[in-house]
Amino acid sequence: MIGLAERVLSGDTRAAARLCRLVDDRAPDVRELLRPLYAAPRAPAYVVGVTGTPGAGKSTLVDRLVAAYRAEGGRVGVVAVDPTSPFTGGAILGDRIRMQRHFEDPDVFIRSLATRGALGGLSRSARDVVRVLEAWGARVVLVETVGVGQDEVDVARLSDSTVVVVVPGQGDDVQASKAGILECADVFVVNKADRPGAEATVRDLEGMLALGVAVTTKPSASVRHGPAAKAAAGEGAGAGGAWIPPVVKTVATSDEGIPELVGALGRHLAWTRSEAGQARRLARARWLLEAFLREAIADELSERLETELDAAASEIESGRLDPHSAVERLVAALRR
Ligand SMILES: Nc1nc2c(ncn2[C@@H]2O[C@H](COP(=O)(O)OP(=O)(O)O)[C@@H](O)[C@H]2O)c(=O)[nH]1
Ligand SMILES: [Mg+2]
Repeated sequence: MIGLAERVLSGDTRAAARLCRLVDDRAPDVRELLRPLYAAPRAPAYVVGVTGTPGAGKSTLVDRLVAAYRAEGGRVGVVAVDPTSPFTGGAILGDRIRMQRHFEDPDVFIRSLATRGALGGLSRSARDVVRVLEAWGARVVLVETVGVGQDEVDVARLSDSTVVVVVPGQGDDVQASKAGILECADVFVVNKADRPGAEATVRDLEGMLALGVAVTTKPSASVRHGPAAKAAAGEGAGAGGAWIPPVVKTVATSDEGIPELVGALGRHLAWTRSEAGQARRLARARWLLEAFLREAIADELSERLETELDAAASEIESGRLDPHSAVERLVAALRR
C-alpha cells in the first residue's frame, strides 16, 4: 500500500486531512509518517501569518486573501489556530461560517489546529501542518492566530510574512505590547476602516514604526530574534534595503484594501528574497533547525536517562536528594 506521505505529495486531499489530524493528535508514529515530506524536494509555499486580537477581523481577511490568491490559480491552505477558546469551539465555528464558500473549493484546504498547552506544542504542530499543506501543493498557506503570546511569535518566525491586524483605536495597544507585536509585524493592517478613527490609528502606527526602526538599528547580541534579525538584514532609518512595515487600511467585509494588502505582501516576499532579506531567511532556517534539534535532543535525553531519571525522582520524593544536585548528577551521567 502506498504511504500516507506519498499520497499527500501526489495532492490527495483526504490523505492531507488525515495526516494533519495525526499531527494535531500528536500520534506516536507521526514523525515517521512526516519524514518523507521533509525529505521530498520542496516547492516552497508562501507562508503568511495573520495575527491580532479576537474580533479584529482576521478570519474575514483570511477569507478575502484566499479568494485573492485563488484567483491567481494555485492551491491555498489555511491553518486556523485558536488557543483562547479551548472549550467552546465557537471561534472555529464562526471561522467555518466566514470561510464557507471556500469549503467547497477542492483547491482550498482549511484546517483548525487544536493543540495547545504543551510547551512549543503549537508551533511544532503548526510547522508540521504547514509542511503537509506545502506537500499537498499549496502555493500559499495562511496561518491565523489569536493574540501575541509566545505561540504567535513562534508562528511569526515560521511565516515568510506576518500581518498584524488592528482596528481603529488600537494603536496604543500595539505600543503597550510592542515587544510582541512590533518585532514580528511585516505588514500592519488597520481593519474595520469603515469605523471612525482609522486614519488616526494609521498615523499612530506609522509614528511608532519610525521610532521602532530607530531602535532596531542598535547593535544586538543575537540574530535569532525578530529585531536582531531585522537589524542584521540591514534594516533601519536610512539603511540600504530597509524594510519598513507598511500600514494598510482595509474593510474586510467589503473587500476594500485587499488588493493593496496583497500588493504589500508581494513586495515583502520579494524583499525577503532580496539580498537584504537573506539574513532574515537565514534566521528563520536556523530557528527551524534549532527547533528540530531541541526535539531530537529531548527525545534522545529521555531515552538515555530513563532509569536514572526514575531513580533520582524517587530520591527527591523521599527527601534524600535535592533537584539541583539531581540535575548535576544527570548531566554528569550524560557526559560519560
Ligand atoms: N464593520 C466591519 N466589520 C468587520 C470588518 N471585518 C470583519 N468584521 C466583522 O467583525 C467580526 C469579527 O470578524 P472575524 O473575522 O471573525 O474576526 P477574528 O476573530 O479576528 O477572526 C465579524 O462580525 C465580522 O463580520 C470590517 O472591515 N468592518
Ligand atoms: Mg478568527
